[in-house]
Amino acid sequence: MKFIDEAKIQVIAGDGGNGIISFCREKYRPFGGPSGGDGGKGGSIWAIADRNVNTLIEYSFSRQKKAKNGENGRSNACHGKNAKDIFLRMPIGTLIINYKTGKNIAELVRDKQTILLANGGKGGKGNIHFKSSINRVPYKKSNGVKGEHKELKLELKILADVGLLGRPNSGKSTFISAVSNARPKIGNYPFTTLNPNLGVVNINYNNFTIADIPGLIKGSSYGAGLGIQFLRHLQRTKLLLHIIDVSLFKNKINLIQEINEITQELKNYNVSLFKKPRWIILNKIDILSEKEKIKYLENFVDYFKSKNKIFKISALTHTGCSELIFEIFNYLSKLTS
Ligand SMILES: Nc1nc2c(ncn2[C@@H]2O[C@H](COP(=O)(O)OP(=O)(O)OP(=O)(O)O)[C@@H](O)[C@H]2O)c(=O)[nH]1
Ligand SMILES: [Mg+2]
Repeated sequence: MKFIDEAKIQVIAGDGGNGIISFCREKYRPFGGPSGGDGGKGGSIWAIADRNVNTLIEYSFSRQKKAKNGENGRSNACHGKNAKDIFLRMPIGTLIINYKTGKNIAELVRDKQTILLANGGKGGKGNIHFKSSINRVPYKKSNGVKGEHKELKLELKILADVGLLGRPNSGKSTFISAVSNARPKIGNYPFTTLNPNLGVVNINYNNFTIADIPGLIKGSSYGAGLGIQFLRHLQRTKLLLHIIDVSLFKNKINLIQEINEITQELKNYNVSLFKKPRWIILNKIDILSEKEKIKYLENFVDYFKSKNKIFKISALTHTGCSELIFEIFNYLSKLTS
């Protein structure tokens, strides 16, 4: 299914039904009095967070959501029927914004959380309410109130504790599938991942979530490759893992420069993302011989270790993965305690 993380929608709540004017006309009850009932309430529109929904695709096809109007009142003092409310299912992590003012209305952060988007109009009053000692035959009623009408922007930012970033083909998806329940597509070519994936890691009867996003390259912030729009899904993470393919050392690629280039793309996108704690994960160490590890990795590790934590892993053979997961778990636990 296509992944959509932005949508613009219109929500139109139902109008309240009108109250009516009617009089009791029963045999043996002369002057039976007014009997016009009240109108029913118009349907409201709600957002409800649903952990089984992963994208906003539903809202890119059908952009207008309209609830029914309440029924008008009836004679014999009968209340008109209230219209049904509509519940729009949205992924956890959806930000709901007023399109015109740009102000945030709400953020869906937990399953089944509900937010009122547009309130249905109240029903009007029937003439039964306008009877008084001086007016026993009221020809008066009130109309239902109009339902609310809003234009909204929906923005999905995946909620994850940890975000993966790195060049295409560095092994991000292999890593998330090694340590979590996510099973994304893995391929020996760049840009295998086209949409973000979310994985849950279970550890010590607890869990945390990891987001895998499409690869970054130099110039992504100017639209190269798949661009940087996916970086929004890392904005709410607490820790970033920058995955590096160490086999590139063999091709004499300057990985320090590579890392700095990718980091620059983060900075171009958003300074707060750039300032997030970022650990360096040297992946594919199974490809290097012991000699090569010493030759290529030692200086490299010295260069970065003052600023970032560094780990050596193989996502393919799982070497070093459980140690890394344990460190992440400890790190996240300290943040919350
Ligand atoms: N030898 C070895 N190969 C690996 C390792 N991790 C990943 N690979 C291989 O590297 C290739 C790319 O892996 P992916 O996990 O798809 O890389 P990615 O970073 O998700 O790539 P994009 O989605 O294109 O950004 C695949 O052929 C993997 O099998 C590793 O630890 N060792
Ligand atoms: Mg991938």
